[in-house]
Amino acid sequence: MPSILVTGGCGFIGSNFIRLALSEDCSFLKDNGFDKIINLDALTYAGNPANLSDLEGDSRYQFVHANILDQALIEELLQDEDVMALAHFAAESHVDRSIDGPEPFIETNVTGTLRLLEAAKKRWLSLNEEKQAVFRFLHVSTDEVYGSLSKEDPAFCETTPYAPNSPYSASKASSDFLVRAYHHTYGMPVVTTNCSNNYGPYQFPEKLIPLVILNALDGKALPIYGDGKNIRDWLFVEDHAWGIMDALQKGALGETYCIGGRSEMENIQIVKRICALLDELAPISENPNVESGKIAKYEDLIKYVKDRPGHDRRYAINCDYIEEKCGWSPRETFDTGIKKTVEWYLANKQWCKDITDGNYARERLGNS
Ligand code: NAD
Ligand code: TDX
Repeated sequence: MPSILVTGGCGFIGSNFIRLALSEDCSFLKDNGFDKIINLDALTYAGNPANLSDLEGDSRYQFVHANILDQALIEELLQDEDVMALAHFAAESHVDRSIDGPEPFIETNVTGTLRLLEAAKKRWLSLNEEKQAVFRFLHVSTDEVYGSLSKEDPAFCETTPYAPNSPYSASKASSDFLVRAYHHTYGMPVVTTNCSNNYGPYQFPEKLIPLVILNALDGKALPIYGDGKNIRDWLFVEDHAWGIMDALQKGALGETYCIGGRSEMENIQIVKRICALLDELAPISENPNVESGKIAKYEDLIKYVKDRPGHDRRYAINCDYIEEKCGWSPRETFDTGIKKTVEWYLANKQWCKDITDGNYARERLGNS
């Protein structure tokens, strides 16, 4: 009964990946001969089991509450569950948190990836030649490892030299190098993806887009770091999930693939776009959280605040290579993706409330 192990599947991108892979219009499991997806997650502050509560009872899905640092447990799991592929999402993922405290980023992103690679190597070496040829370790990384671009620079691509600037991106760069080394040294069948900023349903509201949506609905300030002109290349999360499936199935061993949304935008443009959508979909006049007459439109909540230390100016991804080699391209434009995203947050107020109230964490710890 071959299976695929997903790490960090209770987070934002991992949960979207699992849901999509198990959805009716996706033949990923069948095409690859997997009987189930095992989701291994430590349930840190960013891991929310509610992100996948709709899969409860689905025999093709299994949750394991564990840390990627627990190599012995993972070795056993890979063997017992006949794991033939790993998709490694688990990470500490928020740049601001890495600036406040880099230690967990080194533990999970660097040491955790090393432990996972070691466990995967053991499993891979235990297989016969035929099975070794189909085994895969897919490492999910970020465009932030390439550093910062000026407005005139060409977009990042697979050959751009690494120049990480934050403790977060330095830890992800280290993990990328470990994955590369396991291929070069031991011949491990790895594929790495480096993608741009994701957005969409189930994103934890510490990141720009969900933070702005929820703050606006609560009538709170919308904090813009610095001058608001930093540029990110926005990718709808389901497009990223499709890209990972394509890279897993069609990617060359030891290769890296850049995944981006071809949607470069300044932060201030993003925030204004969200505000305009909210004006349309959740008018201030009908919002009980906004004191009547205090503001006329959501944009009035924008507040410029102190810049993030070492704030990278611009990220952009050239995704020609994965398009050419794996036949992937983004399906959503920023306009369609952001509309779906805002609508999802409006339709899932309880999910948002449980996070902002901390209920999801209390339930997880069993003391609600
Ligand atoms: P997230 O913070 O939403 O989720 C991370 C998940 O990993 C959580 O469920 C958490 O509980 C789990 N986790 C953390 N430490 C763990 C550990 N030691 N053992 C087991 N599980 C652990 O992150 P995300 O935004 O979904 O990002 C997923 C991956 O994609 C990360 O590797 C990140 O670097 C990468 N990435 C994210 C973006 C983005 O825009 N969010 C962009 C590019 C790359
Ligand atoms: O309150 C805010 N105000 C603000 O101006 C926040 C939270 C962010 N910002 C700015 C900082 C960035 O320029 O918005 C931009 C996006 O910030 P984040 O959402 O924190 O994302 P970023 O730092 O770009 O990193 C994201 O993309 C790459 C993910 O968090 C990473 O995990 C991924 O690797």
